[in-house]
Amino acid sequence: MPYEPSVIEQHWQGVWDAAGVFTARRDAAKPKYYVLEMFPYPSGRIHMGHVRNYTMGDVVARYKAAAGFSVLHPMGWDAFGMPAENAAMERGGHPKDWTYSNIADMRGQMKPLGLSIDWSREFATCDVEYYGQQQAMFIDMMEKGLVYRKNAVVNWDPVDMTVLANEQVIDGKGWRSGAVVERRELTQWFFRISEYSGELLAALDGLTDWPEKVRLMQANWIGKSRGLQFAFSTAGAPEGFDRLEVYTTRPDTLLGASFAAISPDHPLARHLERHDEGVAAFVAECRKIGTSEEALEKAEKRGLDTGVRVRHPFDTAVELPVYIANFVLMEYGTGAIFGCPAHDQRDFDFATKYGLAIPPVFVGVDAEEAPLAEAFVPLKSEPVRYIRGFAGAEVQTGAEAVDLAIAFCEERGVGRGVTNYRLRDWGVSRQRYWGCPIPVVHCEACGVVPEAKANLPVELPYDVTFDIPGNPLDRHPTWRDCTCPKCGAAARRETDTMDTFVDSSWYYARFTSPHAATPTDLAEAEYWMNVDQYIGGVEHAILHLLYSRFFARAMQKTGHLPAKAIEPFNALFTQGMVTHETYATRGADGREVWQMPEDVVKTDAGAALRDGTPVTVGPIIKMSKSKKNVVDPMSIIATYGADTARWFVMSDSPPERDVEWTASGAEATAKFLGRVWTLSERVAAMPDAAGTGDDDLLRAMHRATQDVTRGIEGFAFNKAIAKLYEFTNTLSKSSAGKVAMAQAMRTLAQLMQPMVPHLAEGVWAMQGGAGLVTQAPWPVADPAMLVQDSVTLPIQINGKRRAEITVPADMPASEVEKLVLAEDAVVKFLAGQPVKKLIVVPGRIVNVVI
Ligand code: ANZ
Ligand code: ZN
Repeated sequence: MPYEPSVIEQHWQGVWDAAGVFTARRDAAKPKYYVLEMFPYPSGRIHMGHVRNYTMGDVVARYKAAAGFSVLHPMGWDAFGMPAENAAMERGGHPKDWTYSNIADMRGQMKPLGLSIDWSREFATCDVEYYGQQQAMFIDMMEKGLVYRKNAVVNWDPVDMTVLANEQVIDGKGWRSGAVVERRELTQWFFRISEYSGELLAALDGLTDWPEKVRLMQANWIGKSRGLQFAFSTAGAPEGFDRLEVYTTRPDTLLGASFAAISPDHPLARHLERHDEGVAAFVAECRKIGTSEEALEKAEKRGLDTGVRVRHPFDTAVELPVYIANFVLMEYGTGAIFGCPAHDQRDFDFATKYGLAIPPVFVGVDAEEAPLAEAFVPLKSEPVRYIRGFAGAEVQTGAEAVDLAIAFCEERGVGRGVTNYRLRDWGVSRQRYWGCPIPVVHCEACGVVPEAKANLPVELPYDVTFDIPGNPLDRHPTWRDCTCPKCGAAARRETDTMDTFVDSSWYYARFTSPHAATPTDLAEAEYWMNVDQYIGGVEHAILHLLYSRFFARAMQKTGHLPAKAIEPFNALFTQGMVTHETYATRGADGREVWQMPEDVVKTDAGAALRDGTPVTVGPIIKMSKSKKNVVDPMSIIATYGADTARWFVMSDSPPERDVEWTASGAEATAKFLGRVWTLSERVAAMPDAAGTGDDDLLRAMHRATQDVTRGIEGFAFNKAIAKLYEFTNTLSKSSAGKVAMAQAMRTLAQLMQPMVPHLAEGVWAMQGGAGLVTQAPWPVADPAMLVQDSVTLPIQINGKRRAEITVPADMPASEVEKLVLAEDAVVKFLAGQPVKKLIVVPGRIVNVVI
């Protein structure tokens, strides 16, 4: 029977399903292993990136199960979010229907991959069963002071009259209307993640099984800095503003200050705005920049002199102007700064624009003071010569000077050293329909009241319309009406829904008890947590992982996770992408027209479409719809089978690197798997007769067992696969007898099982393996069989050959010495005389002198 993947794959998937092989079971007798791949957004179609990601997790899950662990390997859907609403707005239909039909499609595409997933634990974050529990946690978090409301700026589209997410703002304009986006203040819900800044940073040190680069990205995002906070006294300021608090990380540059600046949202600016039309106009202009840091970074730096002055803390005769500046953020430090143009490029540009002085504080060690063409910003670790320094030596590093400046200022009562974090509290309010409703109620008498737990879940209404922009919950006729859980009066529901990052911040915990009537079942969480191996894209290295780490802490505080889960992901692996060549033809206007790989044929001259139109072969880049360089996993499965797709994405590159998909590579993989099948058939048909070289074959088998095991354990799947090619070659060339051949073939099936489970089951069955290879214990390499080759060394005693000894070729000389002295013939000859000298010449001879 030829290798027919479509037949055997369906067959074995049916067998696994019927036997419930992948159902995760709490088993006190076994160690547990929880492997999780970042769950997908249900866009509707799986792509090669998914295949690679989920195959990697599957290799680990199948290997660990075989190695004796009780494995949890679940799958779900990150199902709330904008695309569903966009689809509804653009094509009609309902976000819920769109989402669930996509989930059904994607599940249907994923199942043929033969992943060892416990589908009984599947859920989508838009299941009311899931988000109802999220609402319960939200209320618990409110109780513990982890949630609060405050005014915050949002991106406002003045044409569509709607709030926009940062990703809906493109070059400062609304994605649909094209209108310039403005900043607006709204009362919003926040999670107090900043309370954990220090802890989230410090705990990174313990995450030794995370990629260094991810830990670094998290550390930078948390952004710890040490600086000085102090107050200027003001002159000419309105009442109540006689001090202006500023935060600086460079207090050593205080004598180079030439201005102070406040944020347009600073209370002083707010005050002036009300009394001064010029200020009001300027502040209004500033608000027209979106809320993202990126938008602020790009905007031209502008300021307005308020007329207020501040006195220099070291010399009150010196007065500095106070500007309102568009680059000062209210959310960082104190929302006010002093500017030192000589050593900060932004301040330099600002001073140049407004004709302010640029006095340098330090120069290069061997340089003299001279006018600057740009800010002089050496590394803090570099020594410089201070000409306007005030603390410490003349020549010192910036870091030393900063420390000394803080001490100097503290001694004189000018401010105090403070630690600041860049990490802001997490704004979770979204003015969107397709998200988890925030479970609170607005009551005229009681104010903002959490919904009673008994009234949960607050379910999204289905009857909503998307024909006009904005949040349909706001204009729903009845959903908003409710009764206050505290006083029973008529009240209004909150219409904000939660950021979808909330949904993905605790799904890993829910998988441990996906149908519990509480967010988690603590006994289950205690057994299954933590995730032993988390696998996903590096694009989630910052926010998703940081939010999840915060949530694990919040869930502990609210009693939904045990203490052991404070860091939920023991090990993290970030996989590379699947890439492909790009193909383009020339359009009538001379522009590139991207072509799908399936429409391109390679010719001797290069490449062409089927009708002969020449095609230019472009760079190998990440598969993406926009460049059309995508290969549909479903068509690969239809042509070659899932095992080919699985094997190929694991084979050519280390998993952390990109892998290039090529048609020829896929074909070669399919051929190889076919060869394994044919070989297995040949072995099964062998007569029960002895052969030659049984021992060599079994040695190769044990070596392959050791190498493949090491490859999988070390996430070097490509190396494991290279060893499997090698072992298959050895097998096909072997002239060993039936028994040894069948044994080696069964081991090959076991070792291939994590990567190509269907083929492996087929081979296992053909070779008379007991039960399913998927459930067979992982083979163990026998150390005795790993010994490479042996050598026979003559033993000379006082120059005459008296005996010989056979030892492994790679045995260290010290070990050989011991064996020589224990050798019967040697012991007899020595007859108790002491040995003066013993020299082992490795691989050659042993000399004994008595
Ligand atoms: C004076 C100074 C001199 C500064 C100099 C820098 C260089 P990091 O290191 O990222 O924490 N700053 C403080 N609060 C700000 C705000 N709300 N909006 C915009 N900028 C603000 O940044 C700290 C530095 O950023 C502070 O140190 C302050 O400028 C500025 F040669 O103070 B510095
Ligand atoms: Zn009330």
